Formats: sequence, C-alpha cells, structure tokens
Amino acid sequence: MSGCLMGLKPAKITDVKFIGIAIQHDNLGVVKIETDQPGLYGYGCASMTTRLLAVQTIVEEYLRPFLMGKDPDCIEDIWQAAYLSSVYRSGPVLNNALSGMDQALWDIKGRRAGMPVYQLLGGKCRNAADVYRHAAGRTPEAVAESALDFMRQGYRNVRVHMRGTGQPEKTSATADSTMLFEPRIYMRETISMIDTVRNHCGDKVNLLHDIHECVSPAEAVVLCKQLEPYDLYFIEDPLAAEDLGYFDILRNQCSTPIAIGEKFHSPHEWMPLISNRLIDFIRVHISLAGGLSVARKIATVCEAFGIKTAWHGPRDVSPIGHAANLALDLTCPNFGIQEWPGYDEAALEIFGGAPQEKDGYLWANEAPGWGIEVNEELAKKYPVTNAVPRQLGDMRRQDGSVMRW
Ligand code: KDG
Ligand code: MG
Repeated sequence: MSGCLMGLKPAKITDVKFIGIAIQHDNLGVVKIETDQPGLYGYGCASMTTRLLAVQTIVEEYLRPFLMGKDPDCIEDIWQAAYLSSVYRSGPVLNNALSGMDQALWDIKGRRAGMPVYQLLGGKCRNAADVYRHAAGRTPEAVAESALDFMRQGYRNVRVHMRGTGQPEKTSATADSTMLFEPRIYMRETISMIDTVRNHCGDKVNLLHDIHECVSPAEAVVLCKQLEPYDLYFIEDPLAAEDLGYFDILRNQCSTPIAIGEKFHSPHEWMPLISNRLIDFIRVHISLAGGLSVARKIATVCEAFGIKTAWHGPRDVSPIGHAANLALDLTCPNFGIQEWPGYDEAALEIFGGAPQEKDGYLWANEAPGWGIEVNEELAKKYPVTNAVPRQLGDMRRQDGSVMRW
C-alpha cells in the first residue's frame, strides 16, 4: 500500500534498528526507522524494562524484514498487517515491538509534515498537561515532607507511597528474600500514612495512591472504603487484571475514583471496564498496548463513556514514550492527569528535546514529530543486559510464598 502526503516524494523504509539504553535503573528500548529520503527517520518507544532483549529480538528478527521497502506514510495499514502477521497476537513483548514501530512512523509523518505529532491528532485543546509526582519516604512524616516539597515546587498533584511498607517480622518459614510483604500490615500502615500526609499537607493538594494490586479482592474493598474520608484524586490498581470480575463489587462499595491499566495489553482487559463504567481513569502503558495508534482509539472510547486518561508515566517509559503520552494529553478532551517521573541529566542528554516541565505542567516540544533527537553515540555507553532492574517481581510473604506486585 502507498499513498503519501500531497506534494511529497514517496518514501521507502530502508532500515529498522533497536537501541537499548539502561539508565535511571531501567531498561529503555527505542526503535529507529530509517528511510530512503535524506535525513528522514523516526524514533518510537518500546520499553519493556523487564524483558527488553525479547522485544529487541522481535524488532530485529521479525519487524525489520517485514518493514523493509514499505511506505512509512501508511501507519494504520502497517500496524494492522504487522499485528496480524504473527497470527498469535498481542502480549507485552509483541505489543512493545509494535509500539516502537508505530511511534517511529508517527515521528516520520510529523517530520515529513513539518508538524509536531499533536498537530496531526487535531491540535491542542489545552496548553499543557497537569502532572503528578511521586512522594516517598520511610515514615509517614517523611512521606508528608516529600509531598510538601513537591507542593512548594508548584505541583498540585502528588502520589504518596511509604517505602518498605508492609514488612513483616521474619519467621522460620520466611524465604531468604530481600523484599518481604504482608498485605494487612501494608493496609494499616497506608491508612495511617495517608492520614498523616493529609493532616500535614492540607486540603489544597490532590493526593493519589497506588495499591500495585498487592492485596486480595476482599482486602481491596476494605482498603478503598477506609481511604474514602481522605478524598483521594484516584486510587490505582486496587485489583489485578486477573481479578477484573471484582470491579463491579468494588465500584458498588466505594466512592473513591478508580484508575487501572498499566499492565493491560489487550482490549479484552480494558473494554469491559470502560463499557460498564467500572473505572474513572484509564492508565494504559502506551507501548504495552501497541503504540499511539492503539492508545488514541482507547482514549476516544473512554471519552464516550465519561472516563478520563491518566497514561502510565514512570521512568520505564522513555522520553519518546512520554512525548506520545503528551501528544494525547494535549489533544484529548477527556484528559485527566499525567504521571511524570522527571529525568536525570544522563537521560536528558541522550534524549535531546524531551518534554519540558514547568509549574507542575508538561509542555510539548514544538519541533516536528516528537521533537526528540536520540544521541545514539552516547546511548552506547549504557548497554542493556538481561538484568531485571529494581528487583521487580521478587517479593515474598512471611511464609515464603511469592507475592504479586
Ligand atoms: O516497571 C514497573 C513500574 O513501571 C511500575 O511499578 C510503576 O506502578 C507504577 C506506576 O504507577 O508508575
Ligand atoms: Mg502503578
């Protein structure tokens, strides 16, 4: 298929590369698509931090031969054909690879049109995106101080989390693990921490909390009901994707707005929650869902059901992925809030032109495409290995059994 922008010479894809970058304790993946037009290429985010080398294999061994010679202007056709080409579809690894491809094609289209991607999506309906930051500490008072610090910097929204929370005493049955967790201890400590934070920080700030799906469905109902008096902006991941059937029970019992989505990769997960109005914020991780082309459709469906967006935005979304989040934040009427991790100097040096933050808002780069240039030479200094960062997925209960996180 071909059909290029009016007045522009048709382009052909000539190469597809995968760039793995291990920075800020995370593995970031970038797909670069090159074309036969001088200086025309694009970058996309394919950052599955825990299994990045598997994503790299999909990009190099399957998507590269599939894409060679194709017309980069036909984004939807390419996405559909690539998605269907594996026959056994979806899943975090395949979707992240598709996202790298998809976002790189949007970058190319923006560069060809001489416009930022948000313009291709219809243009801004807000000037900047209101963000939330992560306040943390080892005691309730330290979390409150961290939240106050963000408020002093101008942030209106803060997620609060107590480090080391939920830790039980070791027993004869406890496994030799560095991360121990008991849900009931975590629940009691969290109520007390949020009470302290609300008392210290007052009523002007929006507080958020992420349960990380680490309690049972029954415990989730108890915790969400106990958190009601604190007027949280939203409570995230009270239930896991495996427990979707419990959402209507939770919904009927608790008035706190509910957000979920960072581990979703299939319409079978988000569609029932949206169409039955069981959540208030969709938090899909855009690369895990398959890219911007998928996320903008999710946003439109959510708009029809009065659900807002709060795209997943931790450090394991690259600045390119954040540019995609922001393009939707600026153009979707049903934008809610944007999670923002802040980047260190190494990240900003590699990803020149990353979205800028001011007064607690995220502002788009006005350059064509994502407006980001990856310093590929510098990126080589941060090679990715098979090491899983930040001990993700290694948490155990007092009796030695594995915990979901
Ligand atoms: O890789 C896992 C992180 O992205 C996740 O733990 C962060 O829960 C998270 C959030 O809401 O940002
Ligand atoms: Mg989360």
